[in-house]
Amino acid sequence: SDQNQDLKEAQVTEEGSLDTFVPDSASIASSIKYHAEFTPSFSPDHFELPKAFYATAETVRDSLIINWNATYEYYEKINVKQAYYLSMEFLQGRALLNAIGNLELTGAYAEALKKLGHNLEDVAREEPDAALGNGGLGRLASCFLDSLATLNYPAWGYGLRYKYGLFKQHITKDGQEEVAENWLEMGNPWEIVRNDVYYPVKLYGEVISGPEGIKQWVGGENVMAVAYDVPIPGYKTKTTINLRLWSPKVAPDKFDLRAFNAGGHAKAYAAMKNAEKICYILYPGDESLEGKTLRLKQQYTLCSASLQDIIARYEKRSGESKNWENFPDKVAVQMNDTHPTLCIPELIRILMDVKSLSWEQVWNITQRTVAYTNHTVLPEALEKWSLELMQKLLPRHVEIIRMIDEELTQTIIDEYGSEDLELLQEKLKQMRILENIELPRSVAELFVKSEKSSVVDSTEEDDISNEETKPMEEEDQLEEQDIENKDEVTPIEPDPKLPKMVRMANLCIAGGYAVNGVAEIHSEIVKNEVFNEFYKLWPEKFQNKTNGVTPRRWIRFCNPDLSKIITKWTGSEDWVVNTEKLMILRKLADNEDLQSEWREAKRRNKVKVASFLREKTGYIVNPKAMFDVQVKRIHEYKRQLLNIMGIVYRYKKMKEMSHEERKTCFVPRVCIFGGKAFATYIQAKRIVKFITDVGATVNHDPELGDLLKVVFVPDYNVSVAEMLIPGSELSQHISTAGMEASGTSNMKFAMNGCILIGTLDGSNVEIRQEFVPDPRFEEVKAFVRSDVFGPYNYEELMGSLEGNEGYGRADYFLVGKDFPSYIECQEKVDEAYRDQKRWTKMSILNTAGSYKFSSDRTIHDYARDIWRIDPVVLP
Ligand code: B1H
Repeated sequence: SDQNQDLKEAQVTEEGSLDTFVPDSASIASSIKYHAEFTPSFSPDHFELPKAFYATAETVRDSLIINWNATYEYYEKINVKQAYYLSMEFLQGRALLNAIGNLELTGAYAEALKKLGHNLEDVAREEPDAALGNGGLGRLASCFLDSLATLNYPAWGYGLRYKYGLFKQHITKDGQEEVAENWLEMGNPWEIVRNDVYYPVKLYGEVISGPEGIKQWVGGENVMAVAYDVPIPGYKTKTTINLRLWSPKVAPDKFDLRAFNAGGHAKAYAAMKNAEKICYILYPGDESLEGKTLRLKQQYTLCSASLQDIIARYEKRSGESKNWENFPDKVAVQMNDTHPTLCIPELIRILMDVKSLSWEQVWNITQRTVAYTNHTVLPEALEKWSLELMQKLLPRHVEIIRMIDEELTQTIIDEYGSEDLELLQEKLKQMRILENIELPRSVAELFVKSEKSSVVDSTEEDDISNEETKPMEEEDQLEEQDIENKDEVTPIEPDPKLPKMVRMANLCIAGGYAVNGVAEIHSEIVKNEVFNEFYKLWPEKFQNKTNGVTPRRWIRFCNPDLSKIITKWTGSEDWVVNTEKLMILRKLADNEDLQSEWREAKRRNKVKVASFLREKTGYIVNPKAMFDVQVKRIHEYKRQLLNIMGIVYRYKKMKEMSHEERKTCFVPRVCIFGGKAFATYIQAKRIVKFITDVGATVNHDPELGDLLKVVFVPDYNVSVAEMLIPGSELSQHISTAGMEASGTSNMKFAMNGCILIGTLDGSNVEIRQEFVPDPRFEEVKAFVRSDVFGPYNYEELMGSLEGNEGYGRADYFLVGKDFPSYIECQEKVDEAYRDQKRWTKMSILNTAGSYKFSSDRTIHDYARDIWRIDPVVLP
């Protein structure tokens, strides 16, 4: 094809020629035709939408590969320091419009496809979402990649190539149903398999002492992790960085499907499937953990393959001048939460056991290379792994973790001294990596020696010991042992009834040079509460890096109408990379022409949302009503239940009024929900069911007309968000204070001129406040119980708000507690909406004020303060 020819020529001519090469619609069209014919995925006799998408994507991929190669070669040539973002999740969504937008070829592609009888938007909708993530944490990783490329930072992402992404959600009369999502079924045009880039990943086996005391991890099972590269283009730059996803295959020596007997063949096949199984599924948990072996295998595969790759690149690039001490000058590894914690022992293992460095050297190098981002303070989401399981799967890593635990223990002793053994004991209990595990021998002796003088004291002073937090049995047991063997006792005996655990966050903090939270208030909670002991020990490690989202995907490409207006009124397209420019809108917010253009853009986006809702749910909504949206993973702490209880209150009040009263009292609203519930999270699934039941009742109530509609959008994902957010007017972020680490969709809504209501996260004081029932909340619960929403028994759901039905935690998420202020807030929203001028002004000011929340700003901060990398512009 013409374009391919041109691209190839561009590739072989001297540097700089690419800058001048811009394909036109004719060459793009012929290139699409070329791929439609020669990329063998579809029958030759037609050119329908799916085929049009794949052929189009192939042409874009050609351009991306050229830029990817140029970027790679240049980084190699100048041997630049690179940052590596390791994450178990990347929630990329669709790539087509993003890629051609970044390449500034949207117009040319639209024209080319028109020539071929298709519409670009229809073609783009054929692309399956790459949903290799659950929610905010995975989407943040993807926004970061976009910003890194756009800002020309030398950085890569590393992740896993799951065969099945996050499940598809169907909504039936029974609530949520999960369906597997085989996103790779039709092939993935954005990935480039590197059959020559693979590393062995070992599991199980045993550790033996080799020559010169060097430890060797032998036996066990080996799989090969093969690299699949996904090019990540930047906006209006040639820089195209890499997302490298690992896919496990059976090791070559185990793979012989031609074995001459049937048994050999079957065995080889089983081995192959066994290896591939590791990356079949993304764990669908979001802030809830499943301590399963398969998940640990996944985490280790990510860490081991990535570290081997990074180390190999370091060795290749430094050549003769290789000096391991300089490793941290070329490499920064960022761990996206604790999921890639095994990076730490894996880096140590490779440098010690394979590269023969000493413990002192590798411990120092590691502590200058690795950094950790914390994303949650919910106790159930803080990762812990059973030592027993880890011992079986990763015996050498357990040895190394014990060495790190010993280093940490020693640091704690140096800090607190051994005068006050009781204090020391408490610190060790809180801070050690190993939980419920005997002290390292060197340290245990310390306690034994001074045991007589202090342990006896401590039993007499048990009033001041930490009694409430320690179960009685444990206390009794300690005393018993004290009596039995008086001289040998160490004060912290493991409790055989409790499991021995490895605390991953503690390992991250001890092994890394930086720890950051993801919003100011969250970082304060990290420093002053959850990891306060570590903060006191190493205050210099702790930082805040407030999250951000990419303005390319989340305004420029998902909301072209609003983008045009912003460009017109701010005077240029600069705001797409320099979001401070959005502040120009501040002083224009009263301008009536801007206001009416702004409202018109919102109206058009609302019409799109309305037709989407009709297509997906059958409900017809009036685009003139206020669109009130809450979309995020379904979780009790995010309190979709608070929102829907508020809606029930509104509905109930409407029913008590005359038609005339209703119309004067309420602004018409369309209440839109969306989000997935973890399949085994029963309470979350009940909430989904409840919302859909309320919708079924309210939406068919002939008395209400357009005054109230409640719609649950099925299968909320990145693409749905891109359509829904631009058409939203009010969005809700009402998590229980202190529980949402950051939240990022709020930033996307703000960027698109949406008004937000929400809670002030982080006020723990309020959480402890006494629950005082509000009469309106009591009424709403009674109303729900009276079967207005169908025969489903809501006793348990309502009971959970009261704690009198054996649910245990009475209204743990404070739905009832915040109900009165929530209702009042909603009344203010109605009031504000009546004044359309004021509403539009707020809408404009929201977009203007969202400038801070570009992930560009976040990435600049990381690059400067943590990774210490500089932008590199390709020649
Ligand atoms: C966030 C997670 C998470 N925090 C465990 N923690 C997971 C934890 O599969 N798992 O086991 C998956 C995800 N996700 C989110 O991170 C926070 O809840 C948001 O508040 C925050 O905005 C987001 C990005 O920082």
